[in-house]
Amino acid sequence: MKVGIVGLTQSGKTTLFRAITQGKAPIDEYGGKSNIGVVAVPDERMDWLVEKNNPKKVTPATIEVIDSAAKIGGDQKTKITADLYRDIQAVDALIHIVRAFTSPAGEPPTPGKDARDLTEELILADLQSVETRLTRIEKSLHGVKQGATTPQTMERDLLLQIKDTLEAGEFIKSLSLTPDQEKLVKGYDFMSQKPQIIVANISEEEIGQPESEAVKELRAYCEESSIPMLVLSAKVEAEIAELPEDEQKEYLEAMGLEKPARDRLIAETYRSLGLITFFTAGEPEVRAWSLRVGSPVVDAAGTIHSDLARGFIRAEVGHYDDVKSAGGWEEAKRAGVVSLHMKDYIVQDGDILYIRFKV
Ligand SMILES: Nc1nc2c(ncn2[C@@H]2O[C@H](COP(=O)(O)OP(=O)(O)OP(=O)(O)O)[C@@H](O)[C@H]2O)c(=O)[nH]1
Ligand SMILES: [Mg+2]
Repeated sequence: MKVGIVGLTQSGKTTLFRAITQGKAPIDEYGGKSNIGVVAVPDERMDWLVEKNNPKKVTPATIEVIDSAAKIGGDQKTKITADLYRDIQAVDALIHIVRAFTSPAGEPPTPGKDARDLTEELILADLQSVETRLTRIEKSLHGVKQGATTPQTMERDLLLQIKDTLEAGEFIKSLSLTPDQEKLVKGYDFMSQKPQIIVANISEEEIGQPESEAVKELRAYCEESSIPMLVLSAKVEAEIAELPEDEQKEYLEAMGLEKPARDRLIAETYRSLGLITFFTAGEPEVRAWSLRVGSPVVDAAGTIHSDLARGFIRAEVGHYDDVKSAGGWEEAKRAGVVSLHMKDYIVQDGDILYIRFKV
């Protein structure tokens, strides 16, 4: 799973990237290069599984995060399109960061406007790619009889419909599409149609204070657009991320924070992507895996290894909560809370799986 950080220039993208990845990406560089990092999805359930299995290896679920190098707004006045598309078009979701602190140059924040501006850029970028495709299709239609219906004319009609929708500032998901059309739309990878989380980037002084007018304005925008919003100070979070673990706790307490916002942000991203976690646990390895909500167990098996899907026989499934209350896997089996399932069983968040297979 990939997540792209987007935002107007100087909104705190790279600072947030550092906070999330606990890495050391340089800030204030205009090198035009994106940062890419892999982050572990925090999951407290892993602790018990590790304690119980004493494995040789522990592998958490991960998300790939990309800090886009696109410069949008500010003095640059560069438009999003080319840059942003190249860097982050293939992401599954966007973390959209908005400046809610006074800029180093003394400019007061205008987060509601900034969020709308960026959204508009995303839509414009999508419109541009719709137009490019339309031009290409029109060309291929030369010689096709007027009024004839071909896959190309069907795609053209769909693109025209999408164009109207985007121009009206609406979401493509408001269109009712056939499964074939949905597939086409998915292939277009529209930026404005990706699941999104908005981060209000506040100054360190505002932590624990009542919400500023600026943040309230952004909240109103998020509510009317049904986008989840988180409030944090990227700068403080990045400072926390750089400390050794034992000092992190002290620092958090001193700042009046309970947990790093990074945990909340990753959890929220996971939710917006519609992901759940299942586990495999044994002596060689305890591992957490991500899976789309609503997936059958044969897909979970395939996530682990294609052989497990191909040669799938049955899955032994016990939910983490039940296995933990029973005191362990064998105990859970005796208590009757581990069951055997066929391919089509829908995996639940927290399921522990043992796949029986033969290839
Ligand atoms: N006060 C305050 N300043 C911040 C915060 N987050 C970022 N900044 C400052 O804002 C400036 C821009 O931060 P960056 O993280 O480089 O922003 P960016 O969006 O990556 O910028 P570009 O990549 O140049 O578009 C830096 O001077 C940061 O120190 C914050 O939470 N509080
Ligand atoms: Mg940056």
